[in-house]
Parts: sequence; C-alpha cells; structure tokens
Amino acid sequence: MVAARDTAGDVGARVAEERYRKDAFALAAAGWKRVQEALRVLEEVMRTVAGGAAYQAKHIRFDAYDLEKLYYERAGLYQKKNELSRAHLYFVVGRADTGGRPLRAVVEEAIAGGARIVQLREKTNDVREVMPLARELRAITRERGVLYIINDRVDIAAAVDADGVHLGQDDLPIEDARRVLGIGKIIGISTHSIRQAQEAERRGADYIGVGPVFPTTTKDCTPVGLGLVTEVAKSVRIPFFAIGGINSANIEQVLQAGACRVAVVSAVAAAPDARAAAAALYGAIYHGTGGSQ
Ligand code: TZP
Ligand code: MG
Repeated sequence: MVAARDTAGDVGARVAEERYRKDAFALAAAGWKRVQEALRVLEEVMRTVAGGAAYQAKHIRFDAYDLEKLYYERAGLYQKKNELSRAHLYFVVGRADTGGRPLRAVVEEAIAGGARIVQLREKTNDVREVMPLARELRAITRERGVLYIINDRVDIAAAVDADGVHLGQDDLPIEDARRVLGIGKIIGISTHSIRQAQEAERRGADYIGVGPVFPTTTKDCTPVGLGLVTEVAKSVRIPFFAIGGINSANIEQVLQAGACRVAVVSAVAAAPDARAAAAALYGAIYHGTGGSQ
C-alpha cells in the first residue's frame, strides 16, 4: 500500500476547505479529533519507554471519546435552547385539529406564517399510526429549521429524533424523561398554577406552557385567566408560552398581561388560511413586544 501511494496525484492534498471552520462548534469538533490523535501519539511514544504510561494514555483517549459524545449532547441542547429563546409563536397540532386538511400542509403553512416551534399532539394511543406522521413532521421541521416537539410520548420523541418532548402534569416526571432522552433534548411542561410553573422551573424544565388562558374546546381544562400570565411573567425566568383560546382578537391582552410567547392550536389549525392566521399572530407578537424578538 505504501509503495502504491501517489502523493502528488492525491486529490486530498488539494482540498482546501478543511482549513476553514464554519463556527466555534466546528472548531471544537476538530479540537476533539486533535486531542484524540495527540493521545494516540503519546501512547505510541510511551510504548518505547514505559508500557504503563502507554496504557494510561490509551485510557485517557477512551475517556476523550466519551467526553466528546457528552460535549455533542450538551452543544446540541445549547443550540436548541438558543432557538427556543428566539421562538415566539408555537404551533401545536394533531390530525383532529385541521378540519380534515392534511397535517403536513397545515404545518407548512404555519411555519411559513412564522411558527418557530411545531408540536405534534396526537390523541390516539395507536403508536403504529402515529409513527409515520411523527417522522413526516420531523422531516418538514428539519428542512425548515424549526424546533419539533412531541406531546406526551418520550418514546416517540426519541425514536424520531425530535428536538424534545412536552409533558403534562400527569405524564412521566421530568427527571425520568431526561434520563430516557439524554441531556440534549428540550423538555416543556404544561402548568396551570404559579406553584406548578415554579416547580417546573426548579426541576429543570426548558420552557413551560401556561394555560388555558381563555376557555377553549381544544382541551378540557378550567381556564386560568390572564392573572396567571402576569404572575408567571414576574416570577419565572425560563421561557413560557401562554396557551388556550388565544387568537388574533385577544392576543393583545395576552401580551399586555406579560407574555411574549404564545402557543396556539385552533387559531391556526382551524383557520381557512393557516399561513395568514400565523402571520397575523406573529405580527401581533412582534409589535406587542416592540420588535425585540
Ligand atoms: N394546553 C392548554 S390549553 C391547550 C393546551 C394543549 C389547547 C389550546 O388550544 P387552542 O385551540 O389554541 O385553544
Ligand atoms: Mg399531555
């Protein structure tokens, strides 16, 4: 193989892009490789002088492989949280919400209108039926660069490599969900009181939903009112999304109560023009928050 080597004719010798690093993440990715290569060299050198030290160098290299993996999980979460902090319109949807229109089309419209997070909220327990749908929305959201969250089901979120899961008060506790999903995923929690909101923050939720703010037929739950939105805005530091009965006619009140993030189902899913409906909500949030988002 050495005899057959043709360095002058090797295309790799002329490839220049390796020298450029897109961002700090790409630099760190290259850094991990260099650390591992350096340890491999140390291992070889030590072999000539001290076998024990060579063995140690090998162990350190294997630790570096584990740390690299951990780093990627953490870096992934960091990027997701960044996207989360920039997301102000959250579209929650299942097949039952679209008035018979294909879910895919409605989701695409919502994203085109300004939704930066999409949650698949399917109420059926037939997981075989949900999987193709969950995969389809994963592909769309990935292509459009928006966050993708699965409602309730940690297993589905993991299987389709969603960006995270949204849990209700009666679902798997957050610590257990984190154990299943690993550290690189977003976990959101539905809250209906200030106590639940503070508890979710204390236990490490990445964001919370607060509602239902207004009466809604989408979820069977007593409305919490705008007062809770104000309370949460004052005392919770993680991002929160006001949800429940919010539409373009009442969104101003929600923003005035202290929210700068809103989640909707029917205001977009049941609108004749989902894109226009999302754009109207997005515009209201943008102006309501002084264009700060
Ligand atoms: N959680 C609190 S209210 C709600 C959920 C999932 C339903 C919101 O639906 P809509 O149609 O926007 O009122
Ligand atoms: Mg739930």
